[in-house]
Amino acid sequence: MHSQGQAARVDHTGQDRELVTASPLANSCALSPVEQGILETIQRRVLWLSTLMIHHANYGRPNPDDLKVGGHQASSASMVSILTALYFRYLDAGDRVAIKPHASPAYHAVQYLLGNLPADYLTTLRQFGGLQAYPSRTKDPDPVDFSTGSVGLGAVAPAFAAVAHRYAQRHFGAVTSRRFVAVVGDAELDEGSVWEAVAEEALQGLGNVLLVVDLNRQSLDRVVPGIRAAQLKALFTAAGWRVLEVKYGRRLQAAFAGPGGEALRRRIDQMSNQEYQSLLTRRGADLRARLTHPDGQDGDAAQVAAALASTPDEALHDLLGNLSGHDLSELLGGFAQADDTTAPTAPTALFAYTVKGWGLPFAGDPLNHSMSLTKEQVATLRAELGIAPDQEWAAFALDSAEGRWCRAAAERLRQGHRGAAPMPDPSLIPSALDLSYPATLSTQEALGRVLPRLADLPEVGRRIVTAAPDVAVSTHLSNWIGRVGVFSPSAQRDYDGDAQRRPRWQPGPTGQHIELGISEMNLFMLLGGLGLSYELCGQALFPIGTVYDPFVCRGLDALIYALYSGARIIFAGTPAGVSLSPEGGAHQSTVTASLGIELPSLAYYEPAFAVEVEWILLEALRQCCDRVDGRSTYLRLSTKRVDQRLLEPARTRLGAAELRRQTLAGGYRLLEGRELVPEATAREVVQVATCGAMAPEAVAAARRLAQEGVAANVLMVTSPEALFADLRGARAHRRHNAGAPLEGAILETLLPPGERRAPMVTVQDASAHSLAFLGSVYGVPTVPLGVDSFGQSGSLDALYHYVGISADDIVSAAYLALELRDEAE
Ligand SMILES: Cc1ncc(C[n+]2csc(CCOP(=O)(O)OP(=O)(O)O)c2C)c(N)n1
Ligand SMILES: [Mg+2]
Repeated sequence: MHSQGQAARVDHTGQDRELVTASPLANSCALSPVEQGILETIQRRVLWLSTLMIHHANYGRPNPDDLKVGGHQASSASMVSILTALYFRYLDAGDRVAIKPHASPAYHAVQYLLGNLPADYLTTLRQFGGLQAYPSRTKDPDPVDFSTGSVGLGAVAPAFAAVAHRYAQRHFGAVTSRRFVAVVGDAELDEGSVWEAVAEEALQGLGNVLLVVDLNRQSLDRVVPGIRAAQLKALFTAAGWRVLEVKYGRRLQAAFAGPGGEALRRRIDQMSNQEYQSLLTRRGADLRARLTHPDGQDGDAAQVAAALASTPDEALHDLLGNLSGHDLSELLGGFAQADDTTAPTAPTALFAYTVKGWGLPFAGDPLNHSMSLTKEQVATLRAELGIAPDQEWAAFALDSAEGRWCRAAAERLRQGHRGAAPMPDPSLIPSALDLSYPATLSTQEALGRVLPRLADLPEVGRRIVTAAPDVAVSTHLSNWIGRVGVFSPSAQRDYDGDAQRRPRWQPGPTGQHIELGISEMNLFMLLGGLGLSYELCGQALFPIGTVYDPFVCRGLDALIYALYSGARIIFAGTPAGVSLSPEGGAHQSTVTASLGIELPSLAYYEPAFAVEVEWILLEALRQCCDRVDGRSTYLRLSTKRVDQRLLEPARTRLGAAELRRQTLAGGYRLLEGRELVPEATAREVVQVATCGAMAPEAVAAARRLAQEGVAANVLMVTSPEALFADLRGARAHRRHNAGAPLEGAILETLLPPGERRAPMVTVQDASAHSLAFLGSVYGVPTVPLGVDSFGQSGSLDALYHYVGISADDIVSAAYLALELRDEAE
């Protein structure tokens, strides 16, 4: 490694900072000349195949659209050395890796050479059903540990998975995972999500996490300004990470060791990224002059000139670009150092200095991100890399040294689910807990009551792990935490001794709650990591998170990432809507109901009553057990206390089992208008569809309407998402099956024949848009009520009137709906 034996270095802040300490382990991955030769041949093949894959996708196969297919030859080339060193030497069974999104072609080339990807796929990059543009756990045909694409998330997803690994190991002993590696572009570190994670206490001490930065000083549009690497390294160090680097290649190191070498090193170390990249585009005497005379100044010119004296003009460019992120031995030395067990246990960031477009004609060109080689350039590259024209797509011959090496590497890496603990049988989860609840209760309080009881579920209970971003107490997790304790990898010293502190809050390795700092990004990244623990670590975990509902949006990218990756998670957004009244506009969520409806792979419920919370949580756990068709679950809850007796007529009418079935299916009829107005004609019926905390207002409005002779049914929508899916599914079915019903099963129950022309009011403590679709089931006049402006502090009554969802508003909306129906006829 470049920094072997060197103790300290002055960084751009002028402070002595120990970047790397020499380690006896650094040479344990040392390569013999023969091994070096084999790996270099493999590396060249990875470069060739990834370049050709992109070339073929753009110019080789028919393109039905007038659109560029794309792919990133320069980004892939930047990483071929890192990937070669990782997969063909360093990585072992159980290691889980996130790949820089734009290196997807290089990754698939590696998988092909390892025998994990059939050759047919090489021509399918970015084709429907083929290799995905960016690595995808769920869609790519070869094994992908972490989906990537949204930069900055793959950078930290392995670290959160490592938290799940550590948790599962402490709780259950055996895990199938080992180390967690992220390979990221340097510009990915611009994303705040990276730094929220790096600074998070719950991620401290993860000695099996390695983040390799492909430091090519370029992003999409530009050369990354300044000497950013020094700043990034300092940030990692300050957060308790170990920082290593593989920077200068052996030729440059030799030049540094000769006469004038220190001045040359200083000159290169201290130049900005822009200057370095600009010099990379120059050659010969011009390059020498600019290197020796920065800004035309003399400075250390004599010494720099001396250091370069033995390098002829034509070799100068290669010398300047001799970075060790492309030197396999140097990289392996860096990886070995990350594993140094004598160093303090901490995650490691390894900065590998590379050239974007390495080995390609546009290497280092500031605009090379979306450049691609011409046909002629591809032909030249093929000749340079020694690939025969009829062997373009070939892997190595089985009996070649490279072929044997690839097979051995594949064998080492192959382990799959061996040793994984079985997924608990969902039939262990009962359909109800039969708890009794006080007469008035909020759904958030119900969550607080149900959770501790879930700990008793056989096999499932001990696999539940909760997490909250500093809102455990205010989202009613206290009783649960009191029951199961807070997790910490090792026992913590108790400074309060025998004082009044609740004993179970004292963190230790048996705790089942992970408390995070206030970062909703981290919450969803953690839930995502825990929610893939079965696949990645071989131990099922059932993660349940709580978050203030408006701040779901703050972690939305990570939530989407968890869902896209196929994680199974449960979370409660609570409290939601303006019903948290005095807390004011900054805490009032409106768009989250729509997110619940629209996000794929997510079931969304908004219950009103405690027993519904119980049923939904049990169903959510059952969904987590189903790794094929199961979905994650979002409960949008409230702190508003609701009279539980409002549910009794429906429970009596339907029976508990049917009420539960309808609750989980998406909704039930809470109140039958005709029970209040038996004499009402069909023209005097109106539907009031409502959700969650608005149930009391809907019932109050129905009772007032009954006094006027209007029969208002209160349709309790427990899941707007399920009802919309019911509608969508039924309509899709009807498109292909003439005469099939227009509504799905649950909608048919909610809106029985005979009432299908009745106008409708929808009311939710969320954007009015989210329930408005219900009117379209039978195309009836509909008045949607909801929260479409920012709220403010106030009493429930004042706020409901202010935003227009009070019982008064529902009554007047019902009359308007009836009027609209009359006008329409
Ligand atoms: C969240 C997000 N924002 C923007 C993009 C678009 N984008 C793709 S690559 C890229 C620059 C990546 O630079 P770097 O990580 O340094 O990778 P390199 O190609 O240089 O290896 C950007 C901005 C993205 N994929 N994700
Ligand atoms: Mg970059």
